[in-house]
Amino acid sequence: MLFLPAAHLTAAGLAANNRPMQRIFSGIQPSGIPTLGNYLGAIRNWVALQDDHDCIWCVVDLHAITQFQEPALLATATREMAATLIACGIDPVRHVLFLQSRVRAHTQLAWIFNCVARLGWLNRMTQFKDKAGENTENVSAGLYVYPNLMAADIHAYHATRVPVGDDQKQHLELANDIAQKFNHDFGVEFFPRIEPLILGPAARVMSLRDGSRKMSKSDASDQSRINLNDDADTISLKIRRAKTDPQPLPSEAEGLVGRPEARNLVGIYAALSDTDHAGVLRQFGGQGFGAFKQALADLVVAKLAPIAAETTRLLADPASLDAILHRGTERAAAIADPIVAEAERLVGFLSP
Ligand code: AQP
Repeated sequence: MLFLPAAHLTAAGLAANNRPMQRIFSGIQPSGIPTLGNYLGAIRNWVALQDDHDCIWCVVDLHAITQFQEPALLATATREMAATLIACGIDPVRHVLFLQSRVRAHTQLAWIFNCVARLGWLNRMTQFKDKAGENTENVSAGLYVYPNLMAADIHAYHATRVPVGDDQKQHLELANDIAQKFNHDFGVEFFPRIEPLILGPAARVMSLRDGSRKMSKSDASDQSRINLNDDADTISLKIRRAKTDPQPLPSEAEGLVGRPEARNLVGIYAALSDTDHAGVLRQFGGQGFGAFKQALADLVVAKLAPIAAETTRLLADPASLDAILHRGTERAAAIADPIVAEAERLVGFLSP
């Protein structure tokens, strides 16, 4: 069977130029409260893409359990993640928002991809090395094959575009290698090529405690990140305590070289005020961090307070939230099931 662009399956229809919308898939792990890094590097860009793409947004709970999650906390975090996405502007009516573990097609295709991907390919994945650290013998097998599941997430929908942070680029290359090998092994053009969309000026937001590490929702230190549900006082305190250096802010962007913590804070300000490093430094260059941190805290609070308020409102009505997710699951399965059934037929599985 030849690969057909996903137009025949679109949920959202035609783009403004009357051409079929490209299908986007992206996911986020419910491994904690989403951070400012998740927001600037992913969620905010997802919202913007909804106008001219057919979007499938997934809370990837299967990925989250590659590292142990307390069951009760996972359930709470999953609902909170879904509510936060909607509060940020993810539209579960025009597009599809659902929970990964509820659509069986993901694990069915992931198993096939486990058998297509080569060990040598997985051995090169730098994110596994980062997450496993010294402890490679003692991490879950799931963490190792995580990129195969991610490839299945995308290919189960014949999605062609995936907005991700730059740390995920290598996984998308692997997803393309898997698709190419599947197509080659079975003599078809079934899975399309995927194009990563690395968007936004703040593609990578770093920890507030260490400018060389990315801000992560599962970092042991809550002080390392801004959570999207932090209140104004907490945000101000975290930014006031954020690591910096003794120099004043430079007047030009080149002056941020070798100053990762300063660069990170300037990058956050730039992203939230839709400007660039140079624009921020025109305003704050030559000043110490005191005034800049105050302005940054005010800006972060102004942007995040409405999101936190809307998340709280949505979480107060869990039945409605669950109904939204249930409907999303049905719509996701309606797209993925026939694609994965065809992949299974190509592999040679009988469908009695
Ligand atoms: N610090 C970041 N800066 C920019 N983008 C980021 N993303 C994550 N952290 C940053 C992007 O958010 C999307 C969803 O990420 P994820 O939850 O699926 O996994 P992750 O990248 O591992 O995110 P975390 O917050 O670091 O989670 P944990 O702590 O559980 O590992 C992705 O597009 C990611 O690039």
